[in-house]
Amino acid sequence: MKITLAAVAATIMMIGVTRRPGFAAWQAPAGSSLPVYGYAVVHAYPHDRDAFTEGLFYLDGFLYEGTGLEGRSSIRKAKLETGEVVQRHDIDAKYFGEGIVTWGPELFELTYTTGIGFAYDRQTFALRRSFRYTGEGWAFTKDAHGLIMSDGTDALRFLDPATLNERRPRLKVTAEGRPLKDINELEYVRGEILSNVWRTDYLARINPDTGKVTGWVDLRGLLTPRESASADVLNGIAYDDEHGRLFVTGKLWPKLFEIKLVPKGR
Ligand SMILES: [Ca+2]
Repeated sequence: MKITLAAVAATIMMIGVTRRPGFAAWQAPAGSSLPVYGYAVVHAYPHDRDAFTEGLFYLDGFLYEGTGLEGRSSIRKAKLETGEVVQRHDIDAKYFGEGIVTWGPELFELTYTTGIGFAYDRQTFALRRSFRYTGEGWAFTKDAHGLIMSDGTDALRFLDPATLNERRPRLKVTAEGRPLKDINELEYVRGEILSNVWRTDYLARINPDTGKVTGWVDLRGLLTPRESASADVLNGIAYDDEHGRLFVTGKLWPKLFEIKLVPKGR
């Protein structure tokens, strides 16, 4: 089982509730006023179970995925329906690939601890330029104004896609006043940011103006226990804005799911 007690405990610690691990307790934490959403699976698609998913976005019928681990990192373009990888670029084995995002003709990729990012031609995956940043690189998404990056802390960075410099102050993310750390894969969805929280089966819904978490999405149970046995954590959110389709997957997961969020109450 990869839905571990440790992950549950981390989630409970994250929201500052002193309880013994327990799902029922988490769903109605003492003093919490944040709504919890569940999900309905609309469709399950194949996903490369060797893909250690660190970045994911949807564009024009394809999923673009950035994968991690030294020696196994790549950027890929895959067909949604079949999971077939139709284009792939492996990165140097010294880099651990992280989040990806596209802006204009470019596809940007972060690396975990090496402080370097890469900009590729999205059509050909040819390297166009590289850029530097401080700290760690975790995930990327974008809004109408530029790129949004997570770095493993409770802060989100906002980058100018032309210069890759930070274009506004970092945003501290809080859940009921407490810092939300380990913000991982991101997706900007119609005015809010959905974020994986590392080592949990929950998404945080983040208000991009205030940094406040407005709710949680409980994604436990997407994989069967058998599928979970060979999978790593939930990570990877993509959104098809044209058709309103939300996709989620995880590291080494055999499936990618289209889901709809369902209110569960508080
Ligand atoms: Ca994403």
